[in-house]
Amino acid sequence: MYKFKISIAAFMIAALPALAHAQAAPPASTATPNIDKRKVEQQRRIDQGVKSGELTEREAASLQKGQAKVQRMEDKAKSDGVVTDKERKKITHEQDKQSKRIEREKHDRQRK
Ligand SMILES: [Ca+2]
Repeated sequence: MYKFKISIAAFMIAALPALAHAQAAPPASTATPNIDKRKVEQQRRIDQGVKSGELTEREAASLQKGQAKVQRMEDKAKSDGVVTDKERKKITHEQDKQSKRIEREKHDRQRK
């Protein structure tokens, strides 16, 4: 038992630098670089659509709600400290849906 305790202590000491490092950088388990990139890109498309007049205020507001939904899904997925593959797929699927909505609203010739 004594030996066992020693080895645990040794492990903890050995693991300390790794833990410190994990706290400094965002933990990979909740990193969602592709989702974040698409979020920025979709926001840019919505903003651009408002500027060009392709999107009405109402359409933009509705699309903005879609973006908020994606954000809520992402926050929820991250809340337990791990974004699983399943959660990633779900969020990505929602982003696919939102992307198509943006595309549709920008080309429905509704400008008022
Ligand atoms: Ca999760």
